[in-house]
Amino acid sequence: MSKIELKDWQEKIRTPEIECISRDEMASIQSKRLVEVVNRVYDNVPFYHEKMKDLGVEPGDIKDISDINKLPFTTKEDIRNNYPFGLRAVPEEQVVRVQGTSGTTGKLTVIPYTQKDIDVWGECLARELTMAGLTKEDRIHICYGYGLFTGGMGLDIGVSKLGATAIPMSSGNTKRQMMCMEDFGATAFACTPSYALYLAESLKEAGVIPRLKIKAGIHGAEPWTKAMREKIEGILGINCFDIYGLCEISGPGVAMDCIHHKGLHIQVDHFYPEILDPGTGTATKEGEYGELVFTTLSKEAYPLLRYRTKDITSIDYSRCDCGRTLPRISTFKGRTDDMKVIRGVNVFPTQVEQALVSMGGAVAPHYLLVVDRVNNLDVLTVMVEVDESYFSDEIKKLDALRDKVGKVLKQALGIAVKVKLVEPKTIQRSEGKATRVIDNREI
Ligand code: DLL
Repeated sequence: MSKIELKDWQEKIRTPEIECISRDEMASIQSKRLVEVVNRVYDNVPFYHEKMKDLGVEPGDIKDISDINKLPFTTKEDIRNNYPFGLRAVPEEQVVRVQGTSGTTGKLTVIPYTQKDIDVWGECLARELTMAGLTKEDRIHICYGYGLFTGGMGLDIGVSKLGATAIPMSSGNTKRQMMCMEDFGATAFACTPSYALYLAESLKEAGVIPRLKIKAGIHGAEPWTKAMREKIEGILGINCFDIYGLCEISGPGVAMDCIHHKGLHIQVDHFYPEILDPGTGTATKEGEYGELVFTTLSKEAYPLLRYRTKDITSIDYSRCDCGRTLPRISTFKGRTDDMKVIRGVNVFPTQVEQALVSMGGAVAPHYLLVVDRVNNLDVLTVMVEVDESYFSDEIKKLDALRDKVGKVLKQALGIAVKVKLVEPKTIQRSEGKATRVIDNREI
């Protein structure tokens, strides 16, 4: 393994000019594209035509990007109500692909793309793989699922655009993943962070790590913490990057962090971000947390105005140490619908993850939050895996660790929690997005 180092990265990688222009220059590109997209949806998507009429807004009222708050919001519900293709803005013959997501309940979200949409998607991903220091000389092992989910196919399109070699493994069969990673000499791999940790531990157990050529990991599709990133980096001796996206907006590649790891750069020439108070829908102050809302500026088949992602983050418009002026969103806290209110306190699974990893190896960051209501009171149980030696040694050691984890979690969350220490591999591993919370109050 040879971690990508800052020095090599600076020497090898040339940042595309569009990622370094001034905020005013970017605003003028965004304004032109916003006017085009608003006209397009007003003329071609009855849903937006009606919504704008209801608000008393004509396309001519939108003159530049600062007019964006005159436009209507779009929600997941709106997409569901127009299932499958009701919000399509181009004739059928221009559509070349559909991708989507499988919600756990209700209908799928299915998103059509034109060839230009695919080209833009590939371009954004290629820019981001470049941010991670990858070039056409790299071999990228993709263990995101292929299929309707955008992870596998999206990365594949980006790797091709970069001119690197895609190894399209898809998810599952960890033994085979490990064999191919080694035999094919992959230099980077892409999967969810929870699977990356599992794979890293499996590679370590099998003693394969010294023979691998991996230098970078590209991980996203679910919330994770800096502590988790450092944990995976530590096991594999590599540099890991946080990649963000959602199928409604295109898929992976909407944003990614660079080697400085000071937030995820958004491709704002294609996706215009706002950070809003989720309750009132008004803008938060720069740097404050809120809900990320996107307007697609160049999508042809399925443009969306002010799409409420429910993802909680903050934004920073200052120039990054890498030279990019693309604004950066902070590592995601979670989603508004991920956040649990327990005895009046807001709890995100990422807070638990952060606290567990801060305990420095005493417990593994394989965890599950279970919320129950007992005698009208909310009870949060955190299940967490610990080394098997704790189960063979005297019971006192296990009790002491349980107390310690309880104290650390109470301090991090501000409420008392029940801690259940379990043996390694008890909590189900996921090859895709991990389940972090079971809320029995909702059943
Ligand atoms: O998860 C696209 C993707 C694939 C992103 C591969 C990155 C890598 P969906 O299935 O539509 O698309 O789920 C989108 O996943 O709204 C977030 O809640 C969450 N999410 C995605 N990336 C991150 C990330 C793909 N880096 C939903 N950090 C989004 C935190 C993420 N949450």
